[in-house]
Amino acid sequence: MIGSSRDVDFFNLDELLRPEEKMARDAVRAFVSREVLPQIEQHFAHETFDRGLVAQMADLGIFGANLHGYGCAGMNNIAYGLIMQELEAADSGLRSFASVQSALAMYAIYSSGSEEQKQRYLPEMARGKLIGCFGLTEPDHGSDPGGMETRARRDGRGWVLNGVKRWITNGSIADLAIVWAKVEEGVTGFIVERGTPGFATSDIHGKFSMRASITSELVFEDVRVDEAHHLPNARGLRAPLSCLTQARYGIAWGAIGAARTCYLCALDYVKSRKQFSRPLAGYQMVQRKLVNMLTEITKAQMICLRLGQLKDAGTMRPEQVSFAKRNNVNAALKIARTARDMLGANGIVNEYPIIRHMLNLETVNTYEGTFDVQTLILGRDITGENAFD
Ligand code: TGC
Ligand code: FAD
Repeated sequence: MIGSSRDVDFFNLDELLRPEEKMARDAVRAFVSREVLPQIEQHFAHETFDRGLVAQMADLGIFGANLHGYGCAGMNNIAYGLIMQELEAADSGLRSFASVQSALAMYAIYSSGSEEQKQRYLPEMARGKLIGCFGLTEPDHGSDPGGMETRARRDGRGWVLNGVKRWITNGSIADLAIVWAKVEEGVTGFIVERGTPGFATSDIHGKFSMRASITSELVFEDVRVDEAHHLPNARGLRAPLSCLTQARYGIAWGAIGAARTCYLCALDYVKSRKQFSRPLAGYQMVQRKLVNMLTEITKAQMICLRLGQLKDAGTMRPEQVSFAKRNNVNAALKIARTARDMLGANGIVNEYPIIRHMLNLETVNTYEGTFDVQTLILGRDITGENAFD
């Protein structure tokens, strides 16, 4: 399958990887080639997510791969990033499934949960037996989660939740939702299990992007949860935002995979497609496009490799993750659009993966903090001036 088993490695970055990192990458690449690529266009066409992949991803140690203990694989962050890259080389929706499970739902419990909650949920989530989703965005609060209207009030020894979360990946297939709500003291988080009275989900249809991924609305009407379902260490907006840092890290790597697939597909195409007297690859304008694509992929790879080193060293800053997410996703989107153009009419059909990646990347550019929101995060960091309000 196009782009699945070939690398783009102009600067021999492979030499900088440890054997275990390459092993993790190669195992996921083989899985994707074997199990995902033959089916993905059908799932995209029919707006379905292939749940049969979950157990296989769990067997590969993908869920919570960079978390330690609780049945998680305890891989380093470069191995984790390479896994995200290989998943997204197939489809951004597949990487999204793994990101939400690992970096958002599992990480929320890992970082803000009690020991009992970690023991209860994380091993089952690592095994793919429990699926999680992460409800931060609301119909009227996307870039500005601090404005959320979902409320939790104390009721005896428990809590009552009311509110709506929208655009929630995995929402209707999740066994548990991490839900962020305002209480008197500020923002905090809850684990709401499927089937809890008053908790309902419905799917958002008609998407032209992320069609092989489930996106839902979550409604909470007087949902009662006990203290055992409250994340005790989630105090303030910092708690969900620290989960976003984990997910943005994986997205920065994932975007390289989508870009690589588009680039390799366009490269193959222009070598064989003849117009006028010779292959398209022989024309200067076509070559310039390819060189620009290769350059952006290579820069994105270098950013991620360094980011992974910083994360493993424990010195990575959220703003560095914003830099990587903003740059890499935007570069991938431009590469996908250019590749689409280079295939001419063939660029719009699902015989080739480019149009699917291009449409998916529109979402990736928006979720987890839009391109402009990342710009404002970086602008605030370098100037000390807050331009959000
Ligand atoms: P602000 O004052 O900036 O921050 C509040 C507190 O949080 C801390 N903080 C962070 N901590 C860790 N990681 C980060 N990335 C952090 N960003 C901020 C900050 O230090 C502060 O701590 P403290 O202790 O001083 O209180 O809050 P603000 O209201 O001004 O926030 C602005 C902004 C824009 C940075 C933030 O709200 C933002 O990032 N907005 C974008 C929203 C977003 O990305 N939503 C994503 C929803 S999840 C999703 O899309 C999943 S997609 C599926 C998939 O991943 O595949
Ligand atoms: P808005 O915030 O309304 O932004 C609209 C436009 O205004 C954007 O261009 C933005 O950059 C710009 N803008 C906003 N504020 C400013 C400003 N201050 N200055 C200049 N420009 C500004 N959320 C979850 O919580 N969990 C999930 O699992 C999840 N999965 C998703 C899956 C999909 C397929 C999609 C599409 C979204 C998902 N989201 C999820 C929601 C996602 O995080 C939000 O869509 C995103 O944060 C942007 O919010 P918004 O759509 O409300 O756009």
